[in-house]
Amino acid sequence: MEKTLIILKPDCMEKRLAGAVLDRFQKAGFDLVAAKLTRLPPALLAEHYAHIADRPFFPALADFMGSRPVLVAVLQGTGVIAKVRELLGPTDSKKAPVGTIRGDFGTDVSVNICHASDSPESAAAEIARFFAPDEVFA
Ligand code: IDP
Ligand code: MG
Repeated sequence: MEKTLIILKPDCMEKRLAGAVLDRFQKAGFDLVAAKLTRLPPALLAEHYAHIADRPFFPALADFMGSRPVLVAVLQGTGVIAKVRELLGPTDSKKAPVGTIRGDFGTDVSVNICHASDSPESAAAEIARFFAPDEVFA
């Protein structure tokens, strides 16, 4: 069964929207199979965001992502990787349509409520980055 990794970002936690965002994923038919509240250290953020580590906005993004505890979770279900990305909407919350999670709750291109894996390869790497095998109740 397909799995994906999500991170409810600091803005989501600060706005007390964790329940509302998880509700959208669960109502779409996906199961929560792992979850933890954790504050992401700089080294882990550098690894997680290695694909954008050389971009000028990276230091501000790393500060934001490490600014308070976040909820890291694994969702499971048929087609979950693509469907969760669709439910999130595009990266830039200002361009995200009403009805998407980022469109309804996000602020801008950086402060955008939730991370989700973008491919089977990144999902596998990201789940292994944040969870031990016995923490995932697949
Ligand atoms: P994604 O989260 O939609 O997959 P990525 O391109 O993987 O988007 O970027 C990871 C995160 O980096 C975004 O969710 C956002 O928080 C931040 N980010 C991406 N592009 C920009 C930008 O142009 N300015 C500021 N922050 C950005
Ligand atoms: Mg991404």
